[in-house]
Amino acid sequence: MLWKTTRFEIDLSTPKVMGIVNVTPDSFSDGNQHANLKSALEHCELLLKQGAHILDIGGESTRPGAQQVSLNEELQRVLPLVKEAMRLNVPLSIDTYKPEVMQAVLDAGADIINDIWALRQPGALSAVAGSQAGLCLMHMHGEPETMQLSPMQGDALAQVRDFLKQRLTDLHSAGVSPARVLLDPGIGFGKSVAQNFSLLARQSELLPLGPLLIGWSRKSSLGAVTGLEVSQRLVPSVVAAVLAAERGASVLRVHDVAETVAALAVWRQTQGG
Ligand code: 7PJ
Repeated sequence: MLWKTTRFEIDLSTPKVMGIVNVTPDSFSDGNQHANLKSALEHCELLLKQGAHILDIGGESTRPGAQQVSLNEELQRVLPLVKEAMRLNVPLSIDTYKPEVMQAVLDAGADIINDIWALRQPGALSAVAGSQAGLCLMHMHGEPETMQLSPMQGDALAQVRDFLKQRLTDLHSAGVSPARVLLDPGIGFGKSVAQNFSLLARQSELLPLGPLLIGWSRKSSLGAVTGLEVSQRLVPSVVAAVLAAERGASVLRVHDVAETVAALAVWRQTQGG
């Protein structure tokens, strides 16, 4: 199975690791734009050295309760890095839901649009439909500012499956080939701890829809069952990534690339033998 993106056809026959590159003030910023760009690029290079197959660049924190950033601010954070990182010659994914950001990074040649809103913001679907970019469509219940205040009720898996199925139909109507699309149940986005873990336990039920991208890295559900702070969630994150791979995930979105790559190397020895 190949994932068709702008410059690359990504082989999904073994799980791929997507390294997270956050370009937010609390990550690289020291007020100096040049220094920020340089350290963000160095972080990209480090993740690649550690074995990342894809980089996911994001300029707005979408953690529960986080504030939105303006379009201009997001563009200033993301676009210079995307332009520089193009020459690293690896698939570049941009984590954004704003159609103007999508258009700007696609003009710069970006390979993948990763949208927590699954292209539901006005103008987003038309911004990507005519491109060749790979797409990740994520399920989210509610909105980032408020989603943990009223988590979804009932069978999370059935609702996630129905939502993703409907988005695939919508994208098909817009002329987007399914070969460009990965689907994501959206761990942590408006779901209870129990719902997140049931999405992991029953993850394989989503596989008939298409290849999956899964992000458990450092998420609060891992803290809820371990009592560990976000800075201490390396082991739970790596375990969750391996469990997601075991249940058929194609792409794992992680902060801790070296450790995830090592864990997957062990897991892979149990596959196809
Ligand atoms: C996800 C994401 C995820 C996809 C974030 C965080 C919050 N994109 N962007 N899937 N999470 N596709 O990393 O904790 O789970 S931002």
